[in-house]
Amino acid sequence: MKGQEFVDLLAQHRYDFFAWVPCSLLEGVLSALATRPRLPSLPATREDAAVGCAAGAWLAGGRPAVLMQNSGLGTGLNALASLSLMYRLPCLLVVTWRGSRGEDAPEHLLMGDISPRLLELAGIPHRALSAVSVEEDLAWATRETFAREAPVALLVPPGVLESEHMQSNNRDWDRAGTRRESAIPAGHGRADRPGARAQIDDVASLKARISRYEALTVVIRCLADEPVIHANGYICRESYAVADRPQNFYMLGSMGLAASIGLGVALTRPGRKAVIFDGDGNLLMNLGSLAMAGGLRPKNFVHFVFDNEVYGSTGDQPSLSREVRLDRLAAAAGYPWVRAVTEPGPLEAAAREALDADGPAFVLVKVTPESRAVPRIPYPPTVIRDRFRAALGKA
Ligand SMILES: Cc1ncc(C[n+]2csc(CCOP(=O)(O)OP(=O)(O)O)c2C)c(N)n1
Repeated sequence: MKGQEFVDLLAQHRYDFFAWVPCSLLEGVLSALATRPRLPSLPATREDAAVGCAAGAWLAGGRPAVLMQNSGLGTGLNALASLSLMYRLPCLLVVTWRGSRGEDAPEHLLMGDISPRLLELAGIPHRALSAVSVEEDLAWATRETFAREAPVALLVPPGVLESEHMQSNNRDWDRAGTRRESAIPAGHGRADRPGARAQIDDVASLKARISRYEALTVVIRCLADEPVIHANGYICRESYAVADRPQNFYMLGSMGLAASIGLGVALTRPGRKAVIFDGDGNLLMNLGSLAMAGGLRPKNFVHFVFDNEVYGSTGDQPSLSREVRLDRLAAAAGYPWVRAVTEPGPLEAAAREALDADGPAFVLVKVTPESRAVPRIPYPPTVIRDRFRAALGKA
């Protein structure tokens, strides 16, 4: 089947959010997607980030699909296990099946052999997409993912989806590497990118004079009804203790994916601010999320990083953020609005401005390593999911 025909089928099934990491077997599908600006498609930096973006898209009312190579099943596994499966989030996984016949480049053989068993172990229903039953296979996967409220995979062996080398005029990038047409969702383009207004302070001035709990209290005071996606660990727990809100998505697992989930929410709901409460360890685990936010530039994306320079939730082991300036990385990645703050007054001013700014906005909040004795999040994952979705108007 041609990529264009497959994309038409996806559209018929009302998929409206695509996050992908390319595989040559997806070439035709991805170039066909790039010609359909009404079907936003997002180049994810890793497969787990793609799964995170899809999670955010569904939570915000979208119908997401992730397209990737089976070698990315390993990269995506924690996101599938501790996010999609645990919270029960529907997502169509279109996974190319390199090494499916035991013959391929050496790096594909082991994963090709174990891909179906890996999906079975994780409890992800799957089918091999067959050239003679593509429509039926896609209808099955769509039915299953939304009925089960869980990810479902179509494994795509070589030869089922045609590559469209000959249709280079449909490609997002031509062979010379010149961008032809934006795959970025409408309203999130880069065309009129203003110069960065990042205010980068001197390293020496970044001595924290506020605890994470106090900093959370200050920022939460500035919020109205914005959805907030929290990084896992004590950031969730302290924020819950300051003020539990139905608009809070408490990420219990999927370390590193708060910004990816937030990106899915922001791109699906461009008319509403999406706020991320991240940690330094979390952000360092998935620095690609800075490139996704800085590159796609959703104006409504507001990224706070509570940087205590340690992995506070696991016993204060030092993180690299004491050496690496996360605000500089954000500015370099293309966030047009960046601030670094160390104390309550400037934090409140920066929070109010960030929530008002044309983003993506980034606030590095240097905090002390102090933690409060606060309870765990008491809600089961599906309760967190349902009240968050309801608060966004998509129960
Ligand atoms: C993939 C993965 N690796 C390790 C952990 C254990 N873990 C949970 S929270 C956390 C630290 C998070 O650090 P940071 O984002 O800096 O937040 P802090 O706890 O310092 O506020 C770690 C390492 C995990 N949950 N998942």
